[in-house]
Amino acid sequence: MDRKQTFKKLLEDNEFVFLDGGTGTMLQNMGMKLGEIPDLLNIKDPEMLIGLQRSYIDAGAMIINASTFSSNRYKLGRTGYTTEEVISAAIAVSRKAAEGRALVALDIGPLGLMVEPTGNLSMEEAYDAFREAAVAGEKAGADLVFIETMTDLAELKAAVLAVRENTELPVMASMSFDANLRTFTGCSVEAMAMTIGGLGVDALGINCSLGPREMYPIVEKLSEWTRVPMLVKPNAGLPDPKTGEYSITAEEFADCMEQMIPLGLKLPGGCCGTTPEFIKTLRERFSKHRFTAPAAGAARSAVCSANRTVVIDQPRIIGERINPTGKKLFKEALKKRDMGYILSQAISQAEAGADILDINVGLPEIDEPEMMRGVVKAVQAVTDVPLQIDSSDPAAVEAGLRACSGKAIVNSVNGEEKSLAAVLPIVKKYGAAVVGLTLDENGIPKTAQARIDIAKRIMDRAVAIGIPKEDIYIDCLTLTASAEQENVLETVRALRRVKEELGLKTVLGVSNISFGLPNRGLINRNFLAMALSYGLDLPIINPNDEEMTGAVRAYKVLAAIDRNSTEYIEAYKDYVAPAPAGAGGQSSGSAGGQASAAGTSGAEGASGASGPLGSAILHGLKDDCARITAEMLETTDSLDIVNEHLIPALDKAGEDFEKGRSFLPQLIMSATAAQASFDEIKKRLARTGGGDVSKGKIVLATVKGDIHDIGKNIVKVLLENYGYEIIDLGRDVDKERVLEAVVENDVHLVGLSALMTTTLGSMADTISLIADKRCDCKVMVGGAVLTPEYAANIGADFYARDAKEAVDIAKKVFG
Ligand code: B1M
Repeated sequence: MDRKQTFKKLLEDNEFVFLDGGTGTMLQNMGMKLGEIPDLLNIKDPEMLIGLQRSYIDAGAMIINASTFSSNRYKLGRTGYTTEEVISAAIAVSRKAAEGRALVALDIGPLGLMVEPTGNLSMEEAYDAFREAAVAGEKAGADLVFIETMTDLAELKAAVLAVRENTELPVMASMSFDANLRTFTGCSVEAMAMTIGGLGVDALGINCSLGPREMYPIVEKLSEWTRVPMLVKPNAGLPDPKTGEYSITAEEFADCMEQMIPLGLKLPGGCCGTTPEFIKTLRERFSKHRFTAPAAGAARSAVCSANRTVVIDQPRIIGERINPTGKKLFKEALKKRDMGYILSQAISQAEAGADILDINVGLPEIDEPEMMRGVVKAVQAVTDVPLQIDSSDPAAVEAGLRACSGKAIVNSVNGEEKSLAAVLPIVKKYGAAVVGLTLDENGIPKTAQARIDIAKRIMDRAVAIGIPKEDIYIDCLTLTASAEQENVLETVRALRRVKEELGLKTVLGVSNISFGLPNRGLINRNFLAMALSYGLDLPIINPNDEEMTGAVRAYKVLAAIDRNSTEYIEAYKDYVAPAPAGAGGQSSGSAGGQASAAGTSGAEGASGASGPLGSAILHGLKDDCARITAEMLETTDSLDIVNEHLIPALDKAGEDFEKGRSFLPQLIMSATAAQASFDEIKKRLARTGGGDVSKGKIVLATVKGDIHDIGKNIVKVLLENYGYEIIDLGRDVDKERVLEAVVENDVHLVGLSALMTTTLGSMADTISLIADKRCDCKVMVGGAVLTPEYAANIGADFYARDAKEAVDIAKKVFG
């Protein structure tokens, strides 16, 4: 039997499949030098690897990882070796170690660079690097691929696609989670299960970062969300921060892993700190059990972005505003590729309560696939709301799905053969959900029965190619009441029967109902309420229309979905009824008045984190930040912009991050946006020139271990503006480097910045090194975590609360 099939056969059997244990930690114990790339041992010291891998096979591992975790063009970088050279050597080494007793997996780790929008590496570049590794692995004779220790869903998706599209190798995929059930980029367990499970990987799971005890809740969650065979490779507990020793024994490890058997654990193994002894103990312990696949839970309709999951177990709003149809401004924006306008639509809908955003960029004169790819990436950078890819062009649908970091809905397929054949395979390939329109070659049928027939045809075809029923949502199509009044009821009747007879979720574009009638809002609202009571799951509406969003909220109260009216009260707790018409003052003219929580973009406040600049920073809108700052500089002092807008917004970003309301990518997006604002301020200060001229040389640095440099850069610009010469050593700077710069340049004032409690120690060390050398040099310190008392305690000569105080100190020092 072909070895690739051997793996598939192992998955089908009612037996466990044992993986290997830690490689890096074992190699270090065996004498590998710190900082060495283990992959190069395949060339420099293959016997060391062969010894280790044989010991894992002797212990019972049925699959071993080749030592290729870092074998990609970015990590091999300056080693002088190509990906292909290292991988072909590695597979040969592992084959020799295996001697046919175990399968050999090409091990693929993260590229070591952040993928867009958080980083600069595009999904396409990431894909290409993974493709290169996967092709090399297959050529060299790997039996399967294990993509592991990923933390960014977009990067993992690029890797899985690269392997599946360029090789025939089976794929196992895993991510590393923190104890809060998120990866460090904020990806949730369910998002991994839906997105990566949906791509058709052969096994899916969790490795590294935590010990088996801490990992249990993550495995439990994964077992609720996937039926793909589950792999689990925990560390040997948590390392002691002082000694680096891992905390649990092989027996304890096996105890914890044993508890995961009822969750459906199929492929047990170990990661950092585990040894062949752990695998041997695991194998012995598991020999008392048989693998039993977990009972299939209730099928769940859901979509997700990396950070947010939307379960369709109650009405969920799909925002319809990213669509050029009938919108002149939107068309212009698309033609000019003005992302700012499109993103403002995304943000305002998300803030108004959209659960899912429809993305339609269809215009005759644009390259729709290219535009879809760009808009999907841009929208995902500013909101975590899951997406619906809306196009009649299969190429645009595929482009949107590829770029989507999460599980999206495809809008749409219909009952025509051409549509079914073109769209469904794409939906299946990317594990998406799909909207089925109840129309075919003969148009939209008049009767409910005929629409159900089409819905059934779509369902049967989708299920036949492996799309689960819970991922099929049927649109019974809203006709205009003015033209086809008698068909309005047929639509909602069909909707109810689709739910009851076919057991599918339903979706409906609502606003078409009122076309051609006056006071369209009134008809729309009532039709929405009617459709909801017939069982509509996914209304496609304008979420910024408070009365429509309000109708959904009210329905959820009345249908006892919003228990204790919690969401409703939250939305309307500050509700103020509008003044009655004719009473003078500010009647809104609308029937319902405005709820302060709904419909505002958050950008209208006067200042601070809620003002336009603050809002742009919080949403990571770089271009808007630069534009707004340039406008503000016409009337506002640059330091006031920093103190009253930039810092409060970044404080809010930091607080959201700390409280788990946002994740590292959002923090990075906010920091990048703030940087754009700051660059504008810098330009302005450079143009206006300095005031005082009390010159002197100052060394500035953010201390070792700390990469926060926005504050330090502001201090630098202001000092330069006042005529001081700045030697900027950058961030994460060694104390020795600071001392060297002081001595070399005969400097009499050093400025140190630190933003984290954990790096205050580096600041203290740097100060004491300068003091030890008895340089004639004063030290000023600053940064949000510092206090004047702490600064004095660690021997700093001056503490500066902000950049202006830094200038005052410089004036004092240089006279
Ligand atoms: Co991070 N970060 N961050 N972060 N980040 C903080 C500092 C944090 C408080 C957020 C939070 O959790 N609430 C927290 C530290 C917790 C703590 O130790 N108490 C934190 C963390 C945990 C982290 C990471 C560990 C997150 C992670 O990876 N899990 C990681 C750290 C990496 C590392 O350093 N090793 C990390 C990463 C990042 C980004 C890369 C995303 C980004 C930094 C981008 C960059 O700087 N190039 C970032 C940001 C932006 C922040 C927050 C949100 C904002 C910091 C900032 O720029 N403020 C911050 C939360 C917060 O502070 N509210 C946070 C605006 C700036 C103008 O103010 O620097 O205080 P500030 O400077 C002022 C004054 O303090 C003074 O003048 C400036 C102008 O008035 N000043 C000086 C500063 N230095 C001075 C020097 C002087 C004189 C005055 O003389 C020399």
